[in-house]
Amino acid sequence: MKEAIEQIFKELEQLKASSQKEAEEARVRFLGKKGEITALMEQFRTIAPEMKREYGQKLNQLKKEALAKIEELRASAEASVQADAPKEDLTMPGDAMPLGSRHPVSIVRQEIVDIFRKAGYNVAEGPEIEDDYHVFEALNFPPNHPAREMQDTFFVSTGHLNPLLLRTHTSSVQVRTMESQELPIRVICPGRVFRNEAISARAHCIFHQVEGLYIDKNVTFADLKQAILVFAREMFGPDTEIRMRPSYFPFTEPSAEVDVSCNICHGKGCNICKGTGWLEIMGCGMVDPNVLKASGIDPEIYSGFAFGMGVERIAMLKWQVNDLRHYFENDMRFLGEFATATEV
Ligand code: 2NM
Repeated sequence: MKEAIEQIFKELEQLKASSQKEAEEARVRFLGKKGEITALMEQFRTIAPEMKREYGQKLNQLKKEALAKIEELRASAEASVQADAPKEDLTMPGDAMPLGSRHPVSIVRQEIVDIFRKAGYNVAEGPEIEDDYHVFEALNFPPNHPAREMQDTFFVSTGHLNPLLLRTHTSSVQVRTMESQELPIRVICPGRVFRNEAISARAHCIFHQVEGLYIDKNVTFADLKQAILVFAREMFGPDTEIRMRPSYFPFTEPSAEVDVSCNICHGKGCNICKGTGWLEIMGCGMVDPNVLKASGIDPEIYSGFAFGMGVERIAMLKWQVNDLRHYFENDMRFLGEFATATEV
């Protein structure tokens, strides 16, 4: 028995386990129901009483040591399992943050403004709630002009001489510029405008305009035509041609409607230009002498041109969008189509 005890002491000393499973196997081998130490404990009951004291101590010590050793092996196997566990993969891409993009109307508005800023125009802004004077009176609209009716304009207050209303064009900003700034004037006025219209594929009660105004001595229609040709080529490409058709606006005389050559079919005729080869992009004209006079500018000394365009319309031509309502519905599938190429 003595030898058996010594033998187990030696084996315990050299015992190794490379996994928890091996540590458990060692426990079963020495301390399990049929284990080697368990067997010695049972044998101990049968030995001569005078030897019990000596062997009792030895066996207790052996059992203690075996328990300690096996626990040590189990703990170190557990630690090495944790150390070998796959770590978080730091090369994995992070969670994508859904990024917004600029609204197509905002992109095109900025593009238009940038083209004119390069040509020396300043940007001017003004109130969306305006008075009758700055929207109609100062712009040579006669008192009974249809635009002044409830069906066409949203009124904020009525019943007095100069009612408040939502501006129907940004020309009111240009009136304020003419009233307050030194000559010559070169301004570009981007902004939101409001018209009491039924919503359709081509019309909306809220839309965006960019209007321009240039006043100096000796400004002619030829200057207007050149300014618009340069704009059209910057906006729609260097091969773009323009044509002007006579038109009428209360604030300009003479007035014209501007078309650009269709950049889809290059004049051959397609369904975008309805077979004409031309697309309407803006209205323009020489500022009416009455408009200059109303803002304190002498039409005998100064002359000027003005133009105005709808931003949604330009954006529809640029991206071949066939329904204006897309711009107001905030459908993410539509808004996500407009790449960042033109963004600042
Ligand atoms: C247009 C067409 C033609 C215009 C005129 C003026 C002002 F204030 F100078 F009289 N601003 N904008 C104008 C002229 C606007 O939009 C279709």
